[in-house]
Amino acid sequence: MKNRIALITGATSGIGRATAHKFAKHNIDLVICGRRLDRLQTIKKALEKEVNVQILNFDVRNKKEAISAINSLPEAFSDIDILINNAGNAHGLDPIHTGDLEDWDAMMDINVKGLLYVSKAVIPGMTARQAGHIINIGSSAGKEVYPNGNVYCGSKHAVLAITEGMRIDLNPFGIKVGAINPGLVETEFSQVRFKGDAKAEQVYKGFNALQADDIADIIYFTISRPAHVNIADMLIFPTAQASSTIIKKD
Ligand code: NDP
Ligand code: 8X3
Repeated sequence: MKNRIALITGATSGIGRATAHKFAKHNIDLVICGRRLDRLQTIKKALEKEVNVQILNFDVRNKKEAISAINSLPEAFSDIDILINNAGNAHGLDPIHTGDLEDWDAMMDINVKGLLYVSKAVIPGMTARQAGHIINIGSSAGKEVYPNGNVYCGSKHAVLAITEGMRIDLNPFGIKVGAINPGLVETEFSQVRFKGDAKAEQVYKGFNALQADDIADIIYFTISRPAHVNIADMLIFPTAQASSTIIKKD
């Protein structure tokens, strides 16, 4: 039987990279996306022992690049069965009155508009085949707003609204759509948010944070349910976390 094909954005790090490894173990062919080409090449090299792997090197902020990269996929990879819209980050953690415009642009352009551009390129194949599964990586920040989270939380609330909209509009085509919403996961996320500042190291100290593999397991669980089961929305916290701001630390 032909392997399913998954396109994963943000596959160079954290949750996306762990998901690529998990899918490869389960014989899912991969289209791995990201801006850091060297990392994509290393991951491809490791995973192509198990499955077929295609690299797409583009910035999701660039509408033309994103759409033309996906439209240029060779035939063997062009029928995307599973789309994991994962690329995204927080940029900064500032009160609304001192927030940085560049950070705001980055979060809205990557987390929201980038997800839309990629989806725009992938969905027509799914509607034509009347099949497919889209998972958007939201966040606990899409369910509650925390101090100084303002625009990042806004971007993730938007991801959840868009997820619902996609599920409604794609319902006639039999396409599954859902969101996976993690709490604190120890990835490069905080290094990006704090732009390399040592503060990033403190974020996951003193408790057992989720690891990228924990979320990859859940993403694989979600895409391996029977055809009639769609996991529409899931919130996952580390045991030590009760909400965005309540974390039991040692
Ligand atoms: P990482 O920083 O480890 O990974 C982010 C990924 O997104 C990288 O592969 C990066 O690739 C990609 N990316 C970022 N900007 C762009 C861009 N402009 N164009 C293309 N790709 C881009 O963080 P995580 O793995 O933690 O984050 C993955 C997702 O999970 C994000 O949507 C994040 O918001 C969400 N999330 C994370 C949580 C956490 O606590 N870590 C909790 C809840 C949700 P490259 O730089 O090579 O382009
Ligand atoms: C990432 C989790 O709490 O840092 O979305 O916003 S948080």
